[in-house]
Formats: sequence, C-alpha cells, structure tokens
Amino acid sequence: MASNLPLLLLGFCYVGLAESQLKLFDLRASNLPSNLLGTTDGYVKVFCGATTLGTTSIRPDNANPWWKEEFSYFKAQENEVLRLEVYDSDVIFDDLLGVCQRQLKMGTHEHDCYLDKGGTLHYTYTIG
Ligand SMILES: [Ca+2]
Repeated sequence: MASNLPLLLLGFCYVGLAESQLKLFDLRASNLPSNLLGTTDGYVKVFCGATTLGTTSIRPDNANPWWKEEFSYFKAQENEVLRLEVYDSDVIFDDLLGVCQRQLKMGTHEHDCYLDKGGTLHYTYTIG
C-alpha cells in the first residue's frame, strides 16, 4: 500500500497544475528610436511568470528588426504573465526601450505593443 503513495501524489500534482505548452514566435519591431549613438541595436528578453525563457540575438543598426528565435515553455499556465523587455544594446549600458506584459490566454494570439521610448513590438504566441 505504502509503495503506491508516491505515484498517487505525482498523479495529483500533474492534474492540479494544468500545465500547457507555450510557444512564442514571430518577434518583430518597427520604428525603434535612434539616439546620439546611432540606430538602435535591438534585442528582446522573454519571461513567463518568474521564469526567464531567454534572450534573442542583437540586431545591430536596425530600426525595424525581426528575430528568428522561438521560445518554448512546457510549464506555462493560463493567466500567467508573459513579459517581453525590449532593449537597445549599447557600449556602456543597455537602454530599456519598453516592456510588454500580457496574461496568457488559450489559443494563438498576435499582438502589437507600443514601447515607452518609441516603436512597436509585434509578437505571436500559442498556448494549449
Ligand atoms: Ca545602441
């Protein structure tokens, strides 16, 4: 009897968490601002809840960059917050251009997010 307990608990945990797979892709930005140091060298940091999913590559000197990177997360949950931080890479310190936050909803969703310092971030995610 006692030997069956761990398996039983595992089963309960699995059902209780209701985890889903998140896929984030098609990250593009347009009209990123330029500063004294030149055109923006953009990159994006991706978070889901408290978990860091990764960082895109830097697209140097490009006000309208796109990123081929895709981000997957197997432990996503509906209503968790997807957070995208857009930066301009610089020599001394990187400028935060804007933050996009959104609660995950089941299905496939495409969004445009207006960045505080100018420009727009476009992204698509699927969860289910
Ligand atoms: Ca720069």
